[in-house]
Amino acid sequence: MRTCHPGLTLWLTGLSGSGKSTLANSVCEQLRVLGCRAEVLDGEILRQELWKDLDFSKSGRDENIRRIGFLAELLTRNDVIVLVAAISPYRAVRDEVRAKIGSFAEIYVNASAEVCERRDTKGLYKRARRGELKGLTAIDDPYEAPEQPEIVCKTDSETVEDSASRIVTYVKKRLQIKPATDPEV
Ligand code: ADX
Repeated sequence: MRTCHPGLTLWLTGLSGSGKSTLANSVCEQLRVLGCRAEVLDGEILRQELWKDLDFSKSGRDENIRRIGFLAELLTRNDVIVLVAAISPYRAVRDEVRAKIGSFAEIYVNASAEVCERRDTKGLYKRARRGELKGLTAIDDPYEAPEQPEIVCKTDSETVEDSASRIVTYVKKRLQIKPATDPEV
């Protein structure tokens, strides 16, 4: 049964390898089990599928965030809980999409650069160290950490389950989501 709730964008920002996509997908699944309408907008996937033209310069990244923000606003307006997973390294454009979307929470997926580099899930850090990849966030490109995020997930010291469960608890409280009840039972 569908749960009645307004829309909300949960914007997960953090370094490559911090666990944004894993966390976003886990929260999305749990919300769907509760009967919520939830969707993930993953920067990496949108870049591959919809806007291959954008590079990783500051203007390319800002444009990526504005486009994702545009989609997130449409979905949020239609009562969907949107989980955005994107490095989104620049504070100003994050604040810009926050203001546009309105129903918004910033989630800082905070694993140290050292831990992300050690994990190196996609081999990007190795390529950057070898000089084959320029402008990798935290290596030779900036990351402006959130100043007042609604939630911080220390994914280098807490499990995905713990982080995901804290986010789900926050959403339930903020949107006043009650367990779905089947009127026919
Ligand atoms: S953002 O900075 O514009 O928010 P986004 O999250 O959409 O980035 O995409 C990040 C993904 O693009 C990474 O997971 C990685 O696979 C790929 N990528 C390729 N080049 C870079 C780079 N220079 N810096 C960061 N990510 C890169």
